[in-house]
Amino acid sequence: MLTSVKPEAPNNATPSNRPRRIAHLDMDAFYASVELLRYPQLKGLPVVIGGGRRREDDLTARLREAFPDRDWGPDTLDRIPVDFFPRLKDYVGRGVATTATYAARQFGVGSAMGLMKAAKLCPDAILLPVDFEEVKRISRLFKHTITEIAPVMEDRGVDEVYIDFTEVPGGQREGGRVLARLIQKSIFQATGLTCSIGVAPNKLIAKMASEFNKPNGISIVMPEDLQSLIWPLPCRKINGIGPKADAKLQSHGIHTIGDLAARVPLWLREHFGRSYGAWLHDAAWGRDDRPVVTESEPVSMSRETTFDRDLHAARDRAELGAIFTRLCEQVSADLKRKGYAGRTIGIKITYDNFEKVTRDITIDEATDDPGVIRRHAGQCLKRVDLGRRFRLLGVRVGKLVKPGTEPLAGGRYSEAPSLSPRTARDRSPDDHTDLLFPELG
Ligand code: DCP
Ligand code: MG
Repeated sequence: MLTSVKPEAPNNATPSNRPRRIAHLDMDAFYASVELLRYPQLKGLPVVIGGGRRREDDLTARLREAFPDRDWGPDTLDRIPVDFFPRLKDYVGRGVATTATYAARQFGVGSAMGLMKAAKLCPDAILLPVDFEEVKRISRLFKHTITEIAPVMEDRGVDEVYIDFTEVPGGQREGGRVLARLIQKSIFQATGLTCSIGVAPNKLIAKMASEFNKPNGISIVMPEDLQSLIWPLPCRKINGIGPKADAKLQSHGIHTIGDLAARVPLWLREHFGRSYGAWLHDAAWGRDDRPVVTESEPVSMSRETTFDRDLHAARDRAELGAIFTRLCEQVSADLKRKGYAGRTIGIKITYDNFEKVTRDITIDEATDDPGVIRRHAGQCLKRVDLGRRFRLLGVRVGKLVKPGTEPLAGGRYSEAPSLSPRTARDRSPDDHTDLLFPELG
């Protein structure tokens, strides 16, 4: 669980009364395009990304052997002869394709397909592993390019974002096409990569629209285009209708979004439940008020778990101790992965009657160490009543800093009063922490 500071009010209201224009931008064949930057000689060829880790060293070794008089290194990757690259037909294993260039897609190869199966469709496709570090670097770069132009951007993953065009100068021109073109051009200049953009009245339609003209396309959907552009599409194109819901819709003869729009809301609620049924109706009619949420730095990171059955500190000591250690390790791993350390360590417990308590402690030096987190979280546990059964245990680290920078949003963490020195009152009459965490003494 990652808690972030989010805008208080949804920003779907447009103070200027301009109609909402929301863009969805998705990079084209992202992992594969990143590889083509390194190996431009592969442009236009079928390339599939998948398989194990990078084997560049093997490639370089083979090159040195074949062309001993040449100097092969990171600067000469663009001179590697195409024949030298591994081919899909030589692949043996159970790996899957993460993506494929558009040239490979013509053979029917695509994301999540087994590589052996892909090899049958396109044996001569070149097979390359993904370079996550480079993917992440380019991901940061293209997102930075966008926010320089249009600051209200929601990060939706490594290769896609939503952007609110509504109040951006020029964001309304030609329904957003002018700004979309500028963003495409700027991203290409910064990264050498192409992307596709859909601009629509809301996120739901923008997400569908960005696929209309892939690759390197722009699609503009206006409210009045709902019937002509959206209703003919299969229901699965709506982000939120998965394979199960789609199968059920199909069984009722609902194949397109138009079919869905034609059903009365009451019928949808009866068959799909109150909330999902109502959502289906709104989605089919192109209604979606969700704001574009700009992400800010996390204030804290936490992990919690609800037990299969209520546990008791003394009676379920081993089980609880293991769960507690794992939570601390998970929070530590989350912090490390995102590059944070924190100065406030806290715990949360929900008792069997759903009563919740939290305790935290502030330490002098920010940490991401699982052992340090566990030790302090253990001290926090000593300040709650462990004589009662509880159903949930959580561990949280707050007052986050990126090592080498200023504290982030300090002081926002505390959910409960920070109980600094332990008092007799904090210690429950039936203290089981020594059993649970004997090393605390
Ligand atoms: N990805 C993955 N596993 C999947 C699907 C995708 O690892 N099952 C990775 C590889 C993609 C990246 O995520 O390059 C982005 O996913 P997209 O669905 O946007 O696919 P692409 O960007 O590759 O192609 P498109 O041009 O269709 O957007
Ligand atoms: Mg993509």
